[in-house]
Amino acid sequence: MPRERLSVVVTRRLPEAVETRLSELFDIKLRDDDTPMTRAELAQAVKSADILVPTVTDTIDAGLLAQAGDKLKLIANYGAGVDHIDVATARQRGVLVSNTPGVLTDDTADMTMALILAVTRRIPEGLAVMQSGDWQGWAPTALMGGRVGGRRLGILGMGRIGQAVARRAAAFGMQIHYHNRKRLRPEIEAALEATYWDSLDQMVARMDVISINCPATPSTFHLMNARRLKLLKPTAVIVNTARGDVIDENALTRMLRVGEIAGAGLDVYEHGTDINPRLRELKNVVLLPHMGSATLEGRIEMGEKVIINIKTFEDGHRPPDQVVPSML
Ligand code: 8YV
Repeated sequence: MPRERLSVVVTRRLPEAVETRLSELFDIKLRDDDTPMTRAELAQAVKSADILVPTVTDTIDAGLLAQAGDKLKLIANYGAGVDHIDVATARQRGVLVSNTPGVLTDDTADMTMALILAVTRRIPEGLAVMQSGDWQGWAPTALMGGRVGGRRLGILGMGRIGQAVARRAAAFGMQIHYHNRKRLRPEIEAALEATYWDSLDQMVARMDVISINCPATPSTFHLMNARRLKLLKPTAVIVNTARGDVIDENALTRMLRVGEIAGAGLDVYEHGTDINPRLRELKNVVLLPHMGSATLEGRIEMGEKVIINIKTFEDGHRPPDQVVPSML
């Protein structure tokens, strides 16, 4: 006898191929609108579903989990970062959490390089000149940027994405440095020709470019606070494709405005869409709308990971990408 299908609620529109496959496999509720669910809609979802498939735009905190019914068994997050989910409370309530690591590594690392290049080579300023229709032709001193080759890149967070950034940046001729809560194994460190800094302060003070690639956890909150930002060289550039709250956004904005930091490339913000308005006014800042992993291929592979996690759970096994509090 065919078994009853698991009921799955997906909180956002996903690529059509992913939604269609989910519909073939599960009793699925898809969204018509591509807006985040309201708190009431999320509460209804956790009450009624066996499986919730949220994204970074859904806050799954203890208050919401308290409203979950007995049915809810798995939160199969569509995304790698799980800082919007209270993983410890979910675990206490017997709800598993999984994510989609690995499939967005290269895309996010590519976007990190794009931001480094965009800021150091002043690409948005060049685009603005062309779009204004005002270009007077080539001039020897126009829009001079800085050469990335030979610069020192300090990577904060040397997990999958940090390492992918290191490989790309090395190919551009950058010197690779990193700080991580755990030092890499010697053979990996040697392959990346990376220099490890136990002291983040010491690393920050010596770098030309800083790239944030660590997850958001209580211990990485404002890791780049005002005091540490002040250690940066005034010629330094900072790039963030990880999570906004690793940097004190107001302190960064103040320092960019007065030229204490040369530039920034940001894909993520401390308070989501509520961005410090002054950041938008700055020429030395490139802002992107959290699109680091936004490739069609990546989004489909994220969906495939979600499906594998749910199917494996349905078959009575641990989802391969289960997240447990001790990993965070
Ligand atoms: C995703 C991300 O687009 O996976 C992550 O952690 O930050 C993004 O690149 C988003 O989280 C999808 O939920």
